[in-house]
Amino acid sequence: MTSRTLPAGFLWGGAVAAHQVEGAYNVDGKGLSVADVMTAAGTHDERKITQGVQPGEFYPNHEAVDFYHRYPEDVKLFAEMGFKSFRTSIAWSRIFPQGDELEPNEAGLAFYDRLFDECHKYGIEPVVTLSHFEMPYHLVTAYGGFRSRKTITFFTRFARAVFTRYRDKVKYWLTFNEINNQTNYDREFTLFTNSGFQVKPGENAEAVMYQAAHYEVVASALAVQIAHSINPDFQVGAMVAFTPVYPATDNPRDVFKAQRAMQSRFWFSDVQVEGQYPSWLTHYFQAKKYDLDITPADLANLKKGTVEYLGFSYYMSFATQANDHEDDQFSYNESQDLVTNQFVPQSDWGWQVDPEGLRYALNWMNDRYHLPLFVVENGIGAIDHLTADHEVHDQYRIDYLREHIEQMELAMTEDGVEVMGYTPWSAIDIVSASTGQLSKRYGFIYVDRNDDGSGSLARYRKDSFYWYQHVIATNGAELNQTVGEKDESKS
Ligand code: P53
Repeated sequence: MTSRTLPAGFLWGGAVAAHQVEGAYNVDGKGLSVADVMTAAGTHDERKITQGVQPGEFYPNHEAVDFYHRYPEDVKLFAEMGFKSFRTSIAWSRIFPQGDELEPNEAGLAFYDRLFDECHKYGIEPVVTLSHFEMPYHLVTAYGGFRSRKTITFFTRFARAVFTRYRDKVKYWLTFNEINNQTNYDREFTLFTNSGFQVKPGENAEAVMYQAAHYEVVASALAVQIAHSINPDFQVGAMVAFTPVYPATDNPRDVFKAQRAMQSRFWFSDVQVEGQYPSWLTHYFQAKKYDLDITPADLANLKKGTVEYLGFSYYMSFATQANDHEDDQFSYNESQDLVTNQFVPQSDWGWQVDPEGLRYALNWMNDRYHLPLFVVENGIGAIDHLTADHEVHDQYRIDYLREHIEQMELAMTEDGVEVMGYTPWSAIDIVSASTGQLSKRYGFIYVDRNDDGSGSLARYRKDSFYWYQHVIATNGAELNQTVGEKDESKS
């Protein structure tokens, strides 16, 4: 595996999100965000969402891994790995602590100046998500998050403030992280983190999700337009969780069910890329009698605010099967309609590990969208063991990443797909989004912090750190360099 040549300038790097690393949740004027009212859960249960911050509860994002104070040390380690890019988000509630102020918080803006300057010191290009599961909590309590059309205005005001401030420091932007996670509208976590609301008793969760997501795609399209009025060189992308949904069998009903699942998961990027709703979905709204607030002005704005590239996360694949009683309308309910794929193994958290699915994903999006693609997340959550010598022999992580990079390189060199870069999840250990655990580790850099918040916060390079350093140094040509004591494979 030495012959594949990737383009010069390929954006190798790593990714995190503000709320999962920064901590300092109430420092320098930061307001509470949705991430600040979620407790920690165990491996197989959901995080609790509390009414504000409650005494006696533990909120792991409040301190996270203290990147807010330790970023110079961490960015230096990223540079040592050879990062060309670093994906993070701007915590919305640092800039607009309540969300509905008219003027931004200077101390919050100043923090990201320092962070982006630190990146540029090492030639690292920031890739910045505007909204990564961290809406100001006041927008939740006062407006119901994206239930309200007003939140479009709050979001675009935030976007304008940061586009203006970082006009010459950030070139690559993403609007909403994994905007399509809320396809699984039965999960409290997805609606709360994507859209800032919870479903009320008696409400049709699917209908409310579609309304909120409509406001988000409009907000995204407006942000694209604002971005280009501020700096025509900005590259603004959409971001979806690319979890492909395969048919469980070759039964045509299963195949159609899988197609409907893919339509349901990817109408978000269809709208963000094409600038219009797919026809199946407008028919679906009518059939379901979903009377949504979608105005002619919205539709015009969607057309004017299409994205220039598509970022996506890739962790796993799904499979689905038609129900015997499925009506003609074929709907997809992600909390009920998935089945286990017997051909792929699962991680300790039950995620179906499928490297070839990444090549499929890249080809699928290339065929559908005809835009440059950016792998902005890919990785495996695993229990790591820190040795007495402060080493972590994470061969399972190296194996996961190597197999996925191989498939990405095949898509690029054999299939002709244009990929801008690869920023695996995660650059450094983070607080897991879905479980709040520190022990579901993703990083190249180990952080001494435990699920209960104990630990020194010291940083240690894992074996995968040295392995990835060599991958970047060879521009992806050498993926088999082994490191350290190695081969304590857990996978
Ligand atoms: P955690 C679901 C499916 C795919 C990706 O996830 C997901 C989720 C939400 O849990 O989230 C993304 O930490 C997300 C990151 C997150 C990462 O994947 O739940 O963009 O914020 O940490 C991994 O194991």
